[in-house]
Amino acid sequence: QDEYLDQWGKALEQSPLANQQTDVASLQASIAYHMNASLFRTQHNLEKVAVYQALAHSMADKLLLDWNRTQQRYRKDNPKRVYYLSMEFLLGRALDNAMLALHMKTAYQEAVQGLGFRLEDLLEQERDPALGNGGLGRLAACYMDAAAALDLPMWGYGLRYQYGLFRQSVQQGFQVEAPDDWLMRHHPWEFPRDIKYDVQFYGYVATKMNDKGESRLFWESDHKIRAVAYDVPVPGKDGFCGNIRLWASQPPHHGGFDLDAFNQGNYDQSIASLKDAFLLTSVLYPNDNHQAGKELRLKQEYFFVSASVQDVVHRFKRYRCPWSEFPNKVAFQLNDTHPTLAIPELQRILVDVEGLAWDDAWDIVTRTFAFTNHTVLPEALEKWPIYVMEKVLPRHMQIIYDLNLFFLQKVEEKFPGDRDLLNRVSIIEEASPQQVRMAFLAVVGSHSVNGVAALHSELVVKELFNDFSLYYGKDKFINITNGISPRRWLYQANPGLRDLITHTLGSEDWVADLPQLQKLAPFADNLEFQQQWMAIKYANKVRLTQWIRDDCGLTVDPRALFDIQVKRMHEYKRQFLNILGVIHRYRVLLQMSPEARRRVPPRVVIFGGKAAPGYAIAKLVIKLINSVADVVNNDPVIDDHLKVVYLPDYNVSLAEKIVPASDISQHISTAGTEASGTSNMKFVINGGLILGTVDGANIEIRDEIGEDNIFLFGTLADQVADIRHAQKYHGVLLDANLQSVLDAIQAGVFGDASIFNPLIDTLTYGGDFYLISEDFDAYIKRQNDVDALFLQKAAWAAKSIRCTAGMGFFSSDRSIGQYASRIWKVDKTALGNGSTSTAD
Ligand code: GP0
Repeated sequence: QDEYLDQWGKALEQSPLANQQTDVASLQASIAYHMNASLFRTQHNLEKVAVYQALAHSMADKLLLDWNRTQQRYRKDNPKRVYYLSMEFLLGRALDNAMLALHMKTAYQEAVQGLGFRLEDLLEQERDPALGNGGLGRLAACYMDAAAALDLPMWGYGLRYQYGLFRQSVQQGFQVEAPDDWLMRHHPWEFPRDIKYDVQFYGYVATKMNDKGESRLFWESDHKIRAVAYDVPVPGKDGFCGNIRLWASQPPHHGGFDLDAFNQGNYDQSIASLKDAFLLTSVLYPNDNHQAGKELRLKQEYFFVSASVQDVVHRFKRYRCPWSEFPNKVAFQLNDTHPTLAIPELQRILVDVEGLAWDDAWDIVTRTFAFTNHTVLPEALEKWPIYVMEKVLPRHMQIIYDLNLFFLQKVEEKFPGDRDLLNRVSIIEEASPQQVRMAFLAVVGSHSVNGVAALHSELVVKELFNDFSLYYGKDKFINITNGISPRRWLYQANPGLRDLITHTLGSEDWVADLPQLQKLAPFADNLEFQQQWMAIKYANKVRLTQWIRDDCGLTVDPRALFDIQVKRMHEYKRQFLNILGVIHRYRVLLQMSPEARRRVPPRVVIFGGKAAPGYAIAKLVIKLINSVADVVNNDPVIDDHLKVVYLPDYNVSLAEKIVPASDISQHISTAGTEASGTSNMKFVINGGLILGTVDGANIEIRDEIGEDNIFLFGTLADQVADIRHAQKYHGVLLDANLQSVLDAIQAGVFGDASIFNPLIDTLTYGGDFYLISEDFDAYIKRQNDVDALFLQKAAWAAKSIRCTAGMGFFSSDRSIGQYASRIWKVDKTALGNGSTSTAD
């Protein structure tokens, strides 16, 4: 076939795909082509959504070529590759991102304008792929983006859920969930592949002879489901394009159709295995920082890692390297414990299938895996009952027992006679029922374990894995502080600010070298610059105002202080504290004279975020916010002094509109509970100040931008345990202001009080676990500081500029660079840079 390669190359160059002309006429030609050929529609039947799709196809063409070149080059050069295993990728929309990455937005803008459409309207037609819950999934997306921008040979592996995170609406103040049918319309950003692996479940383990006459354990089962690959291109720079491979479940052979059953009239039976297969990857579990422990979820996890590991092993074998080379060619990063079964899965393949000795296999496994922990909250730590694991994955359960035994023997060697220690570090928890502690399995099977912010990594070592750090030594446990993509979260989301920064710094180099933002600092006190800076903020607030009008039917004044808290609804994130503070503010405003009231800057308090459908208390907080909004927004005495907004269906594309429009955003978790937070970084890089606790990455943000440019308050992480202890024995003495707020709720000021009882009980009978009362006074005072500063326009603007200037550290490029050098031991492939021709 080789003799025809040239001919193929030439043919491709002549094809419409290779037409890289970016003049308006060529782009219009490609849009019109796709309208007719890909969508099978004509110009006589134009809806925005169809034009969006034709446009997306046209853009995807350009990406495809980059994708093919990049992946071909890897196949040829065979560098060490990184595989980022994540059950969630919260990618957000693709079109705008792709156009900007390939510098084609202006050209396309003109092209669609000439065809009678506004690009902004078309961009709004794209559905968000919401294959993630929150921070963890969005981090994975920012990391894929960074790897692509850095030319790093990293692939993401994940699941292609038929239904993403549920869509949220608010009815009578309550959250209502609807399925997120994101594939309803054709999605032009994924490419189905003819790549399939069978994944089995249940069954039994038998002893068999292998070819060499050795007896091996063998796992057999009739219950198989097929994984098929869908590739999602990740636009990089300079012709480089990364990849996320998502697995969808399909019936195994013959499409799962049982013809015999059909012929006998057993119609349900005839499609039974089809239903099974469909269900497996049908829906993303909607829990954030919480494990629900359903068997189907365990099957999703195994399906995901089995297909991914098979794919990677297959790719490795293509080069006929010895197995000992595996860790030099492959790095697996576990995005939390969800993919931890990849560890026993690789061990199983190496020992049972490939015939390696146990210890050799284990050496390979542990040099290949690394593990990122994202939380210390006990309710989020995955544990699977042994009886479930034994049933679904009998061979893996045996392997885990053996791994645990050998591990505990070594611990015993190092610390003889410490039975308590053995109990504490055992991968098997001796409870009833006995459970597999997935985080421990991940630690034992990995060569490196990292937390996601400095404080969090400290707590990981001191609390979660203390015994392990004593056994392994400190080097295994490191910190890599999270980062965000400056491309999506500043360059794309805030064009006004992007242009001002580029103009001021003289080029766009800052995007790829974020610490250059520091060069903005000298302009912080420049009045003219401040005016330009704040004019952009104002324009972004106006844009959000329109969104609030369309979405909530509420008119708010863009000159007011925009105070924003958008994130998953969770008790530890304390949206409850925020809304209680709002009620306090409302009451204070009511008691003021009209003159005094006018001296307080008007505020718009904006909330957004989904609650897990089973999380009753979090859902009640949503109800309380909406009830308070009803009263406050319609109180004539309050007028525009205070408005409360709950934006439904918070997601990535909404975040892109909200983040650039904040004056203040709140990151007020109980100290020690928020591993990192990443939206805090997004707000600050866009010149938004933050009001926050001394928690997660807030601490490092403070260190980078300076104490004067951030409003911190509240209990410190190392005080929390003592306070909880005291509360347990002496009860909670509620803050006086807080007590009056609760009294107002219970007096029915915000409607039927009884529904809020379970919520209020979390403060009183519940022992105020999240320290809302403890922090209430400091919170109110800090809010008053915010008011005071907002009245000093120049001082505020100066801080806003210093915020952006100090954020260079928080680029996901920096994070990925650290993962690459400290954990994966891969360098940016020098191969990438511009040399995109692999026709040779
Ligand atoms: C952590 F354990 N996170 C979990 C989880 O189940 N889901 C999730 O989103 C988050 C943390 O809460 C975080 O602090 C962190 O920044 C993020 O993972 C990425 O590391 C919220 O932003």
